[in-house]
Amino acid sequence: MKDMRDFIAQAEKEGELKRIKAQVDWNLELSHIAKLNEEKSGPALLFENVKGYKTPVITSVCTTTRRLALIMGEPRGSSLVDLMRAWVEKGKKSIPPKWVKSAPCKENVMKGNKIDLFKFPVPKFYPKDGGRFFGTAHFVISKDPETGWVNLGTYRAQLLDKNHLGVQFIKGKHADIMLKKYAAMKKPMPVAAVIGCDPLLFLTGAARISAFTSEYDFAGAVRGEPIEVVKGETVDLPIPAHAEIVVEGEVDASKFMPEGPFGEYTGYYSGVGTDDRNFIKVNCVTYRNNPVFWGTTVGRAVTDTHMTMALTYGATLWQQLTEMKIPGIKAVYCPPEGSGRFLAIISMKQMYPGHADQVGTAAISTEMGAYGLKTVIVVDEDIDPWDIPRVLYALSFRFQPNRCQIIKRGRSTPLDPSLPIDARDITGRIIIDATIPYEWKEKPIPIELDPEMVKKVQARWKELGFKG
Ligand SMILES: Cc1cc2nc3c(=O)[nH]c(=O)nc-3n(C[C@H](O)[C@H](O)[C@H](O)COP(=O)(O)O)c2cc1C
Ligand SMILES: [Mn+2]
Repeated sequence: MKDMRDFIAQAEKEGELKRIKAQVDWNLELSHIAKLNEEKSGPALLFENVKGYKTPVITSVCTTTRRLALIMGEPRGSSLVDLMRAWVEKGKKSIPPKWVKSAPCKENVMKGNKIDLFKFPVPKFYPKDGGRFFGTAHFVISKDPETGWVNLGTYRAQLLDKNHLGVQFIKGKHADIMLKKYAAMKKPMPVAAVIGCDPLLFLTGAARISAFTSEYDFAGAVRGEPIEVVKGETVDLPIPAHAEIVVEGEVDASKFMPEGPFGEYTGYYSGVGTDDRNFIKVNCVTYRNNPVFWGTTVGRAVTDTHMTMALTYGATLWQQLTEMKIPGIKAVYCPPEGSGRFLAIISMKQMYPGHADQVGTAAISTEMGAYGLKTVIVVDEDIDPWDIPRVLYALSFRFQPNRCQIIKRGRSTPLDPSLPIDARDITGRIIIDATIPYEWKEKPIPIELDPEMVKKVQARWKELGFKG
């Protein structure tokens, strides 16, 4: 799969895409149709008739495990955890992108006073949003001015006027780290925002791939072949050759404009009463003939963005734990209900005293975990972390409050609605050890039925008056 058009063709073939031919308004109507459809785990939607526009809008691309499997090229019956496992396995390799000279994303070029971002059918998602959001299922490309490391990161982008997009690089995110370096050099940071492309690239933009690693190399590894890139028109950055819409520009760290609020994946608005944000001053827009505009509804769980994050954040946590080479980790699950980021459940085979504590503290020390992860539940290997009834069993019969650990201070996210709006820099964390302690000489004796008696009883089942 090279681009959004390949996804559309394949999804349509597999009954995973619906074309909406009736006219819909970009102003709330489109997003509300998409959200209600996603709440029913419906198909990807291609809105072909957006009022006032010729350009179609696609939504709900990542809403179901089946479509995430389609994007990753995995068997369609895969579970979320199967996909996370494949992500970790394939991501052990690194395949850098391949440069090409000419590319479809350059079919049309807008520069200077010809630039008008209102030419695209940008949706307004929620009633209290600060405006229309150009970048949701998108990513921003930037380059480290010292090392040349190329980063892809999904940071929401609000349409401020015909050539400005507000951006929210949360502190410590890779684009923020890079922007601070440009600021020290008193230079603006060149960026490119990509709207519509191979959906895998968006997944990697949303994933918390470790610092100094390019998401392009990772996406290439998952695809098993290099991602084709072409040089930007006005920025020295690699751009996906088959992108639908590319917005090139620069971010000046010292300049701000009002941005937000935005209905976030926590189910609450963020950017309410907080500072102004940096913005992209747009210098060039390139797009394919008949481009497809891509958006995701974000908002309350569980829909498109939550499935995206459950896969990408969860897989990143698993990947980073794997890189720490801790033995015994069986599976990691970050439920979509927590957007794949606030709560993690890890199953493990204990091999020595303190092993479960090591796994819990390691999880909150990974780059992924050291951000907004608040609760880690560690369970024994006989419990699948996605099997929530079994996790509740462990929390009831193996967990002991005296063995849980509370960490008082750690990096937080300004999006966490459990903290006061003006005090979201620092969060607490809890590690819940729901395992049976390894060092116990005497362990609780599990009840097993007597196998001989089971056989005997089963042989008499009908005689006893049971049907099935
Ligand atoms: C739809 C969507 C919107 C997001 N919006 C933002 C945002 O506005 N700011 C931000 O810092 N992270 C946002 N994220 C999370 C980042 O994409 C994620 O943390 C990613 O790791 C950032 O890339 P980086 O690790 O290269 O910095 C969003 C994720 C998704 C899926
Ligand atoms: Mn990154």
